Amino acid sequence: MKKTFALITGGAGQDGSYLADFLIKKGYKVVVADRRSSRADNWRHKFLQIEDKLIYEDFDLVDFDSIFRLLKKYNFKEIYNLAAQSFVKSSFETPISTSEITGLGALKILEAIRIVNKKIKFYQASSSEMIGNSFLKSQNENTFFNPQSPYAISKIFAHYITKNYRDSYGIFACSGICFNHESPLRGENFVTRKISKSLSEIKLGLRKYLELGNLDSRRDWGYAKDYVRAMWLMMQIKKADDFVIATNKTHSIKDFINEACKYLRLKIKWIGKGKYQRAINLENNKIIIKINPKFYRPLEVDYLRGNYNKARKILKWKPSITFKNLVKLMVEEDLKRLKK
Ligand code: G4F
Repeated sequence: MKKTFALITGGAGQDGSYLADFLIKKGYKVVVADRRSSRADNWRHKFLQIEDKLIYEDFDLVDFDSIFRLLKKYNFKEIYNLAAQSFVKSSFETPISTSEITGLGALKILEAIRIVNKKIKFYQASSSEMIGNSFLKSQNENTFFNPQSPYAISKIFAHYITKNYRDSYGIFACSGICFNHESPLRGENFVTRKISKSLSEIKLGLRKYLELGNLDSRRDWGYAKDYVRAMWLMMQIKKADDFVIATNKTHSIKDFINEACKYLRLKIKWIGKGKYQRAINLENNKIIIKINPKFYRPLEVDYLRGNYNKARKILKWKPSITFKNLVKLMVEEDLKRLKK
């Protein structure tokens, strides 16, 4: 039987790993392409027990040749471009390399598709960061972009060049405007995982306190496993299009902390406001959460809440778990790992 090949750039990350697992179960031959350094010990692939089912390729989104060669080597049916410098705060420190990887990288793949085989389908990981600060209570595919970081601006370039290649060359090129999505496979630098892991450590007596930045921003947090299903669904419809993937709910960083504490049975009390907020552990009156200004960004996205109506109608997609269960899932897994 003829094999169906899919390429995932950024396959070592949270989404790349869940997507690889999903595609393997659908019968695809999955090629994951990353910079060798991002792959480290492949802990996510080991966790999902897919390491021996994947084809690993070294590649660099900055290097057009490495992309071109990869597309010549395999007869890909679908390419999922998940590779990026995806940490918003770092993009203020490394704006040029962020633009080269996160922005221009997408164009390099599209250009390779145009030259090698225009029938290859392309998925671009767009982001709610592109929407940035909006005055709308709920944001959809038509919401005006008001980006707040070099990362978001690079994603907008990638988003529009995807649309441009779709309109100009008839390439099946679509974008998922994914709002924040989390899981036990999330990197420890992102706020949800930082909270779930650090509070679990505090609960087990392995850490004294946790330092964070802005606790008042709000995010629409979904479950990463649901979001990779949406990516695949987008590639199966007749006409390529762009879709918001979200939960239509919004919570603050503080809400996430409170929910995690509830699950861990850590009784806390908040005192102070803004940069002076801190949380006291009521069992011993010690501070367990405090603010460190170094975790603040030069510019912040204050509020995100996505309207996924279009995805619900056309892709028949909807999120499978609640915010509360997402927090539980993450804390539960961190506790389990720490106890090991
Ligand atoms: O977890 P975060 O770093 O995620 P952010 O910036 O919203 O971006 C994530 O989601 C985007 C989709 O909307 C993706 F495109 C992007 O690649 C990434 O996956 O920060 C969330 C919020 C921010 O408001 C931040 O200021 O948490 C606040 N925060 C407060 N203290 C912190 C911290 N963020 C981090 N990373 N670390 C802190 O100590």
